[in-house]
Amino acid sequence: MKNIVILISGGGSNMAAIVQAAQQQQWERRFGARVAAVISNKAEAEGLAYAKSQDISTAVLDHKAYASREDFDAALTQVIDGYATPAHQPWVVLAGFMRILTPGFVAHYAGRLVNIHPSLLPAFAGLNTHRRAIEAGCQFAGATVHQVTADLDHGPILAQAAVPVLPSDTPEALAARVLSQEHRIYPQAIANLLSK
Ligand code: NHR
Ligand code: GAR
Repeated sequence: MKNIVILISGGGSNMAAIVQAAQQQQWERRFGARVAAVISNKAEAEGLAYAKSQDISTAVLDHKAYASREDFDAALTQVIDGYATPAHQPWVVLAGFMRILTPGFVAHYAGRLVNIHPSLLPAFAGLNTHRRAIEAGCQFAGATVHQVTADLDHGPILAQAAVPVLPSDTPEALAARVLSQEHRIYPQAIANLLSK
């Protein structure tokens, strides 16, 4: 069995889309894969309730309880590696996870660590992507699924979706349009990885 561990910080709608795809598309039978755990760095993350409702194990690791990024990532690694199986190391899926990960963490999960970023990378790495795309006068925005490397938001691209930016757009309106595309491309990109 390949265990997938999803890291969240908030709403968890991408996590929920992945969980639903795994159920509907029978990832366990087709790929020998399942969503084994959801971990949040914020106790108040709304996504935790959904994971519990699906009988997925959850954990909260508050980054503020650790003295350094290295200490937090070491604790996170311990929890995630608890989901290793005899044949497979866990896969790690960042879904609205808001903490930058150390190079050591990234190296430990190299090739099994993916993220979805709410812009058409390599444009608008980092935060506040929707506001920045509107301010730059972009006519298109979107989302990118990528392998995570130590170079923030610059790992190899696995999938993208584009949406129009409308003249009346606010960052919130654009974010909602992009998010609905994220829910389509992220499960697809993960299924594609698992099938290889
Ligand atoms: N870690 C590495 N090493 N590489 C990547 O590509 C990563 C990563 C960790 C998270 C997601 C990313 C995004 O999709 C991601 C990609 C958080 C920040 C950030 O600045 C930036 C990019 C992403 C996630 N976080 C602040 C920090 O100090 C905290 C911000 C907050 O708590 O609101 O870690 O956008
Ligand atoms: C998504 O739009 C995701 O791309 C973005 O946050 C949202 C999380 O929504 N990620 C980042 O900005 C990472 N820095 P969700 O919690 O409902 O999946």
